[in-house]
Amino acid sequence: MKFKLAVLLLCFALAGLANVSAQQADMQTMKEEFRKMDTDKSGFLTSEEMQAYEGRKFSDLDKNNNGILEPDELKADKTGMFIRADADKAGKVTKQQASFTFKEYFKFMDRNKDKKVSQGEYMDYWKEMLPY
Ligand SMILES: [Ca+2]
Ligand SMILES: [Ca+2]
Repeated sequence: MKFKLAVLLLCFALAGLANVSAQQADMQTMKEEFRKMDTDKSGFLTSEEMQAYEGRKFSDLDKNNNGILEPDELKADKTGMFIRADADKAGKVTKQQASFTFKEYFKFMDRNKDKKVSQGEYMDYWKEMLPY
């Protein structure tokens, strides 16, 4: 598990953590996002809830509605969750990349593999991902 996490951290580092600095969120912001994702207020996120959130947020950010988040659109994402999807460092994120990345978030956050992400699991993930 520790190894998998290390690999993930490395992937994200390679995916352009250097570009992310401007978008680094704080824990308070991430906590607020958890509440937005947890649409049935169960205290847990399902994979479906995370995908739905990704869909809503992507549409919000995609101001010119071309299905791609461009640099100026990515800057509007306070969470930094979308810029991390820019695996090929193209400076933009496609719908497909965003969807894939949110599925990965879910897999890595759900440490006890009960197909739900608790607020604790979610916050632990960001404690390790964010530099403070
Ligand atoms: Ca766009
Ligand atoms: Ca879980």
